[in-house]
Amino acid sequence: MSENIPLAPVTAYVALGANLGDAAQTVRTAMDSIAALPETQVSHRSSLYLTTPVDSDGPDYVNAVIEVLTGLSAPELLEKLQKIEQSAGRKRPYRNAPRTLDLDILLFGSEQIDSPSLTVPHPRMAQRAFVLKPLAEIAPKLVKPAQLRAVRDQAIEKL
Ligand code: A4P
Ligand code: MG
Repeated sequence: MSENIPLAPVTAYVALGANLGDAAQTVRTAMDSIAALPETQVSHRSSLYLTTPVDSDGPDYVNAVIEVLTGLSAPELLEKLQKIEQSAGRKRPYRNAPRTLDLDILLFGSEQIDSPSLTVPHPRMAQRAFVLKPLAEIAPKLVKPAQLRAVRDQAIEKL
């Protein structure tokens, strides 16, 4: 088989979160940076949501989810997302620390990945309104009503 035949793009979902600095602007700029990645286009952008920190501290978060079509592999996409986090000034003083920008891969096609650096589907996505609500906005079939009911006590509002 030729190695030059490109693979069909994969539909993936990326969660964006920020709670330091101008969080809304950082999230919008990150969406544009992801759209500019090679072999990648952003097919849907959720609204931006203001959310109370979950297992974290500091100011309220701005969260959103995007759908991307990408020819990158999941590890390649992760590496590029981490570069975008770094260029937004991301520091990692401790787990769940307030952050200028967090980019997590929620789903990558139907792939199940469990490597030291990457777990997909994201293991905590079903417990979090700040993921499920924006995901349901752009991909309603991926979120069950019972999942939304289970997180209804978590404060979240559209910006
Ligand atoms: N990693 C493994 N799987 C993935 C994946 N699917 N996507 C690894 C992205 N990265 C993945 O992440 C640590 C390591 O996870 C990475 O090096 C990568 O190899 P990190 O971003 O450096 O650290 P973190 O953010 O402290 O951990 P994590 O796991 O991203 O935290 P969570 O569980 O995502 O929680 N509350 C509100 N309201 N809004 C938020 O956005 N975010 C968190 C972070 C907590 N509370 C929040 C929010
Ligand atoms: Mg993260």
